[in-house]
Amino acid sequence: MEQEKVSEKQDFSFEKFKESVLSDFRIANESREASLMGRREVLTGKAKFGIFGDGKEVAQLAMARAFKPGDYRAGYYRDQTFMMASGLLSIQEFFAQLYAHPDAEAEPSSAGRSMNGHYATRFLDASGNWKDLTKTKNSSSDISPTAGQMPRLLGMAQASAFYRNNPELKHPDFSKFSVNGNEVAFGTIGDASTSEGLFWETINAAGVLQVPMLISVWDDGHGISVPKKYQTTKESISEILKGFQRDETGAGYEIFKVKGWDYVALVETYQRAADLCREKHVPVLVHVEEMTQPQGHSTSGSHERYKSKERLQWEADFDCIKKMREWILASAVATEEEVVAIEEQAKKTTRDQKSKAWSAFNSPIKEELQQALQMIDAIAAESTNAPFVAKIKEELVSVVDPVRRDILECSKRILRIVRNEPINSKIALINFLNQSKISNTERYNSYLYSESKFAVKHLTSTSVRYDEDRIVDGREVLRDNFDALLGKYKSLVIFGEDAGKIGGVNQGLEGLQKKYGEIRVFDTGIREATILGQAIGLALRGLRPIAEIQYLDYLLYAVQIMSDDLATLQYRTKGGQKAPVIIRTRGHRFEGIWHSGSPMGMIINALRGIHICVPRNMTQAAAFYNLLMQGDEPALVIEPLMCYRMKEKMPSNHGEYMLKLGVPEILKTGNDVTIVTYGYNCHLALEASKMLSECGIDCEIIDVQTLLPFDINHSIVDSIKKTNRVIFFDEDVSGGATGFMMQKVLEEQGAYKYIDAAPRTVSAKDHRPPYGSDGNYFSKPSADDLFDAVYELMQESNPTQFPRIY
Ligand SMILES: Cc1ncc(C[n+]2csc(CCOP(=O)(O)OP(=O)(O)O)c2C)c(N)n1
Repeated sequence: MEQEKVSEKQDFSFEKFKESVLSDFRIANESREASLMGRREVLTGKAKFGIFGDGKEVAQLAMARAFKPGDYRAGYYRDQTFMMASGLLSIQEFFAQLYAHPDAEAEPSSAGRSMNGHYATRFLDASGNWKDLTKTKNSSSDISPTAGQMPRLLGMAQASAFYRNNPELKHPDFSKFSVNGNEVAFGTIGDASTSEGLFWETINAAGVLQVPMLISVWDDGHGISVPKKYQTTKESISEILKGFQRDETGAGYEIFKVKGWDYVALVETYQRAADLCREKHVPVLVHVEEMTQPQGHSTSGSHERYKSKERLQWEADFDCIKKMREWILASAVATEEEVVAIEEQAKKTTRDQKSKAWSAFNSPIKEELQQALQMIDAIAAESTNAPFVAKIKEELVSVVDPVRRDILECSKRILRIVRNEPINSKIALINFLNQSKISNTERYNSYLYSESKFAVKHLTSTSVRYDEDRIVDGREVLRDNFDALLGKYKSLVIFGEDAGKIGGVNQGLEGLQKKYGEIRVFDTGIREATILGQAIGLALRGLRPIAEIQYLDYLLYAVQIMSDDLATLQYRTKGGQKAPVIIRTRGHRFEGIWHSGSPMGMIINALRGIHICVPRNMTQAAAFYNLLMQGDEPALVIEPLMCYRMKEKMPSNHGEYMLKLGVPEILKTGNDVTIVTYGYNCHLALEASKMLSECGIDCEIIDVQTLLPFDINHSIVDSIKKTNRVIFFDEDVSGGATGFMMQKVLEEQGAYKYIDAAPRTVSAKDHRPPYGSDGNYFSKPSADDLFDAVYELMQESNPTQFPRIY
């Protein structure tokens, strides 16, 4: 690395220096023009919303100079100049995103799915295989929640530490992800967003872990309208972070402070910061002060409402591009004429690229419009409702810059009008609508889950084998299975609170740190959101994390990042990125308000895009882990707290046996009532069914095994065809996961047709369970509650045979 620097220096003739400075100046101007023109596109209705990077250009040019192939970015919506300067975003792509161009070729960041300013590069090829990420500069995919980029930044930085320090990863299998851990994870965040807890959690964790994370704070003094006075103690993030500064007494951060309009200082600062971070794996914070926001926060509203005249004047005087221009002239890097030529050319280039982006976005829509209009004309020629058809056509023709929605809405209106007319001409328009449904499903609804050959849906069950009749505690099954997985997958790391030294609070990892080392099985701080972020960042860089959240009740701390980042990742990049994170937690009934949670409705609704496995024992849990390790998708596995000490037969083929997701298991066959349940409640259902059979009631018990996906083969309806009665049973609140299961079975599977009695749900009380056995009994549904519900159903149909009991 030293040698590289020397040779760069040797090449640094004035001409070369001038060329590179003026190249930066050109990019700054193009980026600024893109911001100005972008705003106009929104105000004239071509785009819906705009948020731009004006005022932040010069610092981003400096940061881009330090950003090397193999490096990663986790940033936010202000970073267009950085992306352009790094060669990761063309001006045309910038506008394609503004227009929501739904094609990944034209808009590689998100295929029109994210609003403008949300950047990403494509880590995967079209088949879902990893590209060689050491050869490219890489950006993880931005999300809108402020500071939401921080947790994954931590993981991406930690991956470098693993690749450098774990000899087992220095293997051709991992050569696409790292060159000796030399990669820096660059983060960016606005000054106001440093108020978020995620910022502080990440900063602390990266300091503890000493990972190559270089975080820049773009400080323009405001978060929309709210000034620093209300955001940051002492109004300075670098000032209050001083305690993190590394010194002779301990490891910590290197903290830099630099002005956002000072090109020379910025270039020097980023060079030093990145060198230190890359070579020594020291986390670095660069506080870039005195940035501006020439057009205000976004296209929603103007900053004149909240900035004083003096502030606005200062922002005009200290505009970073203006200051860069002054420096170029003052230090005779270029003449006024040269600078003006660059500025003029930047305007022209940006305008041309913008037009190209618009035409690429708009041409296929125009073609569809022409097709539709011809079909509409044909209908008008045949229809007795011709004047009405013509009127709708006129409306469609008069729409300025129509989108597909306009074409489809008008087509549907016309087809409704001619619904009773047996005219041939309408067939073409119906076919057009149906074809459009297919292509728009691909455009807008694909990739919630993986569509690669590694997708979980392609994996099937393989049998568990028992070579001996050994009965053990459930947690031993898990432990031996994790042992096998750690042996099988060198990329697997398992971590969480108490997961390392003591092997987990329930001993599912007992002895594994000792066997595989702290680099594979390790403890973390108490920081659920960044445990998740760590996992996302590691998975984005080719590692296979199993992140442990100690109890299901504390998943709430991580749900935001799971929901906003992990669950949307494949979708918001249209298959351009993946993070196959496995989250391991334990939950459902145990003791008290915060150790008995089963908020499954919240989970399945917040986490579409993540598979949700709800095993009833540890063999089943292990089978899910084994399967998930072979797939390329994120999943949450909730181990039932009550089952760690429950006895299970010890399997022999650890790490091998698998359970296909979305395939329910019939635990007991029966003819009278179908009970649909999962997790620990399966055991209660079996207990209740014994009591029920003593009363002559024969239950069929179905363990759905996974909530997402849910019964992919629609098998539950077959049971209901036989029993004609169904009860959905779990320990979530009323209308939670039971409501979800009911919708799936009655509506999606059409089971309502086979039901003779009102379908029922048996769930927990709407408050959380109080501590103690009685608290549990009176809050969580028990075998008694299930017995009563089933018995009532039977009583309704035959009161003589099933008289009232209590
Ligand atoms: C969690 C969350 N809260 C609120 C918002 C709405 N919001 C978007 S940007 C923003 C201000 C951010 O200011 P700052 O971090 O200083 O960045 P800047 O826009 O100034 O670059 C707010 C409040 C959001 N996107 N996410």
